[in-house]
Amino acid sequence: MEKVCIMGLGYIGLPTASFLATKGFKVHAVDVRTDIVDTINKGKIHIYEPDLDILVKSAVNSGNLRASLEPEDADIFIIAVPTPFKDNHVPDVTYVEAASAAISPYLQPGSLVILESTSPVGTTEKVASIIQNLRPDLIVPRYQEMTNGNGYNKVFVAHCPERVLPGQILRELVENDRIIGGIDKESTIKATKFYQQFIHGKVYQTNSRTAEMAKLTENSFRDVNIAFANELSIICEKLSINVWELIELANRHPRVNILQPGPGVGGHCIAVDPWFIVHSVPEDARLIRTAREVNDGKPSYVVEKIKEKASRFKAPVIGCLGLTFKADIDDVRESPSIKIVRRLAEEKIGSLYVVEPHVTSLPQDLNGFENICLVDIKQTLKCSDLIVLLVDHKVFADIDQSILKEKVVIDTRGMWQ
Ligand code: SAJ
Repeated sequence: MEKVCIMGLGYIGLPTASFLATKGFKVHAVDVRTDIVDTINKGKIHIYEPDLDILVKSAVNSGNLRASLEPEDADIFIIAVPTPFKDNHVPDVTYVEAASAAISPYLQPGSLVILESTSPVGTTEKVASIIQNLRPDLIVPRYQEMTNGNGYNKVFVAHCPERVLPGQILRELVENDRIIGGIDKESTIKATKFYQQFIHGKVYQTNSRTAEMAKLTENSFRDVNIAFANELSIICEKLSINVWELIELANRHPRVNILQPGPGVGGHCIAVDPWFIVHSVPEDARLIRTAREVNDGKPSYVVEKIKEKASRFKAPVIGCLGLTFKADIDDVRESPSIKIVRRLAEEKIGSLYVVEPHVTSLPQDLNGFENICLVDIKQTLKCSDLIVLLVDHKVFADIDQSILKEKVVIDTRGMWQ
């Protein structure tokens, strides 16, 4: 069985590493954080994803998964590191660059390097050129270069964007179709053979630029459609129409499928990736940019609504339900709920009782405010004048509606409509 070295043990790297290990691959998993490496080597996890704890435990117990701070020799190298953006929404691919440099000494003729991180168009070419510069003894193909056969000394480079949905990662890792774009044709073929060993979905072959753009397109499509729903929610409020009912009715049309409005778009994917397209072609990506602006503007809109309702009370106690970026996960990255709670705290809008069943302490962005405390649902329902539902966690569906009748309620997710 082949040996795989995975760079980055986050929401993509860790499930992939542990899954491959349970399928019999020898997996060497690398992260820059000692605490993460130690946790995984004990068979434990540092992030929550349904059933991931069981998978990691069995992968480590099988002896096929080992975590480390440094890469080592392997047949296949998978890069699954974050690709955030810097100020002004400029893509930051420094983690990809660092991972490419880190694996370079361990590459051998025939090695396959796969970039799974969602990346701006051209990043796979960057990976290839970093490797080529550091390893002039190896032949690294250029974009769409035609070579004769598997030349001796050649390494292969491909992009295979991850497409799994947080909360469903373990199922989607196996079932989803994959797009594989090699830097050249031979790289595409080699990467395809690797994925076909363990996924049940279909593999679609293309070049690296199209694969990069396909992933950005998928997330931008969703962002644009959520922006449509969010814009509708604002319009409906002005026209005194229940947006949830409106969407349900409009969706009865056979060719209409409107998504759900909310307090804004969070997570490390949909709130980030469309900017990579905007950055590449700023003049032309007009709709994609506007959708980002609409979704990014939604938390401020919710804050204004809360402020208006809170102004009815002398010293309002505001119960804020949910901090994660979406329901039933523990991930708070780019969470619109956190932006909303932080703004209320900064502007000193009452006492903020925050309920988040998936975290044990307040996220960093909410530390240091005297008017925020993390409390349980019971206390919040008892003490709050105003209840703001920010995340539609399943547990919040069970709240006794008769209690809510006595409160001022802002339901940003349509859970209690
Ligand atoms: N949201 C809404 N209304 C909706 C759907 C979502 O407001 O109708 C919000 C959510 O509350 C959340 C954000 O959008 O704040 C994003 O959530 P999501 O469930 O739409 O997507 P992610 O970010 O968890 O995962 C996405 C997925 N992409 C697509 O569905 C096209 C996933 O398949 C990708 O693998 C993932 O991004 C990624 O890693 O890129």
